[in-house]
Amino acid sequence: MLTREQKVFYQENGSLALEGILSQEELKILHETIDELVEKAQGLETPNSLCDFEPVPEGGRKVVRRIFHPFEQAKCFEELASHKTILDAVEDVIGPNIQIHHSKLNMKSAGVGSPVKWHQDLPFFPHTNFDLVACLIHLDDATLENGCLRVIPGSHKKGPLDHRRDGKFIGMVTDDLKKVDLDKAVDVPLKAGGMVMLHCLTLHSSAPNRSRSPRRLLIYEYRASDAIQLRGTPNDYMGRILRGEAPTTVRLVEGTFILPDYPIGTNIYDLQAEYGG
Ligand SMILES: O=C(O)CCC(=O)C(=O)O
Repeated sequence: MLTREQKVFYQENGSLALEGILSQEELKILHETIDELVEKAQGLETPNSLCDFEPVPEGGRKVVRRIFHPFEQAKCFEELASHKTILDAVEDVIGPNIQIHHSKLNMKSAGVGSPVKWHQDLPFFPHTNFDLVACLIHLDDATLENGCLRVIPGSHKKGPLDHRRDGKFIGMVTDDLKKVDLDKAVDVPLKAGGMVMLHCLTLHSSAPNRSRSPRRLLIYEYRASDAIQLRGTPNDYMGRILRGEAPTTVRLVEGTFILPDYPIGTNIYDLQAEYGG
């Protein structure tokens, strides 16, 4: 459960870093499972349903960039999505009826891990309200050197920003970046086992990993059950209730939302690289 101060911090800043959510034993199981999945990936070509790869191999091996849908890839990831400490914190920010929206594992491997440019999450999958939160579970120590998360505190209050160039959704904020003071960006280094809670409208990014240490982030996006998706890539577990009750009503916030036009399944790295330059 979050303290009153932590809840206020999240509401004001749109993010909150929490230390020590996972134990060393829990981390060990996740690390071992990832090692197995990475080994399995060596035999796969792209596209495949397990993962994608960094553009350039290293030492004759493919480097996994992202494991898609870890929730479906191994039991330990599915179980972790319902970890009591995590769901208690999620409940404190989006209410008691909680669904999983999607999951992913960003590997950001030592030396070659790709950057992620400034974006908000919600424009990829607009919903009828803004009660979605990403929990970014740190599987390694995240530092300035290996590309820890960066956020713009308070940017969630700007509402959904435009992520299009020449009318096409490109997975990063374009003209609307001038509405934001980038000098206010804050790095969020965190030890393995910690977790960052990120409001779906908080602007965030991360630098490439030029260090010798990996920076793996396991991400679960949760939503309040009465937030209904308007556009975005579907998945088989989206909408599974992890706590509370099924929705009997839909909640709408006022506004005009851009419907992203990216082809179903396109990931953020490819969108940003292809169009963002
Ligand atoms: O891996 C990161 O540093 C950021 C991840 C992110 O923002 C995303 O995958 O949408």
